[in-house]
Amino acid sequence: MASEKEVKLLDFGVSPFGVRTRIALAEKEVEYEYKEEKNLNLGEKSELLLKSNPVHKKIPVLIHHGKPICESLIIVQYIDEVFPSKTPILPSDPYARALARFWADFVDKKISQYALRVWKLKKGEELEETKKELVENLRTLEAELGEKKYFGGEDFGLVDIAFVPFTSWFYSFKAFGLLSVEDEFPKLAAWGKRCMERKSVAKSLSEPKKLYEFLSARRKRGRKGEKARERSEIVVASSILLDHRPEFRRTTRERAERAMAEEKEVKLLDYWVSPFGVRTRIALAEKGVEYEYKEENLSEKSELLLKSNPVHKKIPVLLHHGKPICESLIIVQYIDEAFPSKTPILPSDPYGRALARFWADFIDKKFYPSMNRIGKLKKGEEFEETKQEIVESLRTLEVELGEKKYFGGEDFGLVDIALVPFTSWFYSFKVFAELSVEQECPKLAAWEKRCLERESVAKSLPDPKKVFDLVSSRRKTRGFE
Ligand SMILES: N[C@@H](CCC(=O)N[C@@H](CS)C(=O)NCC(=O)O)C(=O)O
Repeated sequence: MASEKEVKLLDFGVSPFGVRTRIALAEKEVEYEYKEEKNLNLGEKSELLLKSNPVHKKIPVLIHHGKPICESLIIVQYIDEVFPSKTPILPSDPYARALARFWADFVDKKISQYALRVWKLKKGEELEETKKELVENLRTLEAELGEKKYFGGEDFGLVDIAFVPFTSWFYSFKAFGLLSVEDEFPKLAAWGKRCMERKSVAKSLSEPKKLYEFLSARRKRGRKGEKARERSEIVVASSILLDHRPEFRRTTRERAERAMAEEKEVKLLDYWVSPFGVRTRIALAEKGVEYEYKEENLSEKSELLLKSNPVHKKIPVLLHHGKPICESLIIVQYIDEAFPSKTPILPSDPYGRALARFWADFIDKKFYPSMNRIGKLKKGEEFEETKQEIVESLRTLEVELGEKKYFGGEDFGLVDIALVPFTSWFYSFKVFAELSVEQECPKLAAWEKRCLERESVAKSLPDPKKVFDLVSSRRKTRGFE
């Protein structure tokens, strides 16, 4: 190992996620060994990749002193934390950090999945829907950018790094007759040009024409190895429906300022049974923060919720001095940073922080979607498949937990907070899905009991029987039981 470079990047040239990590390393002037996963598009993966990212088996992976870090946004934050001397990527103020994380997450949830899919679709309804989503979300992002130089203001940062790799794709979108970003989103196009003036971006981004050749070849080759819905041949030239939603013309900061006149310092918009809401309640309790709890009726959302989270319109929202913070994992990290004096939620070591973020993200990306789906399924093949997915995710988590007291070791932290709210649903799994977490994952069941010994958890979790009543009534309404 001694002869190996300290920093190694497993990557694939055209990957926008890989580009993010290359930009971050260039911003920090970190030297590293670049290792191309040459045959990734053919589904071939190196031993090193499989060993370094056994969970997702995806690039990019950053290997620092032999330790792997996965998931591009987590890697970028890690790079920022371990190489702090050069230009910071995240701002120092906790609220600005939460905003940066929110918009970077928005790029992942609302832009990348559509951008990476739209060019693969055949002409038809699915293409039109995907394109419409992409356009709406680009409009939201453009409104957030407004007249600023970069997303964070004067300084190039996390959101720029998250989104700028996709600008290489704009040329192809136009060439395929899908969308002209220059015409539809002049501010985003101008911002893209400003970013390209930075050496870190210019040298990391894929050359648009080369990317176009790569994508064209993929479209011609067809869907070898791809899912049936990801069709290859398309020609679309229809104009894109524009929907002007005025709330997006204001920036998040302006919205926050207008809300400044709030009475209580900390307010939580929540819904009793929401596992995401429970996360924020646990974090606030761990920090001993007093707050005003406001229960939302999700079928008739309050003005305050719609104004505070115009993008997703979801609870939980934390309002601190009137400023809204959205997305539970971002809120929990914000609480940790804004109230640092009490028990820390994230470890102080950057690698420990990256691991905590990785597993919390795993819960949201892998475990929650199956858990959410199963409640909406009739018993049958798909139900059984989904149940199997839940078991697999829980087993992966159980292996990660191992013999530790909590996911992070001796200290209760982010991953525990991310997962423990779902334990209130385990009783329902047992009754309606015949899935016993105690039997399948005894270590997780024991961990759940340990967590419940903490007052912060015990007082925040909803009663499993009440959760069950809700699940049953929803299943009855759907005609499943
Ligand atoms: N990723 C979000 C998920 C939040 C979420 O899904 N909230 C649900 C309640 S559990 C909601 O507000 N649903 C209302 C809706 O989608 O209209 C987070 O972590 O906060």
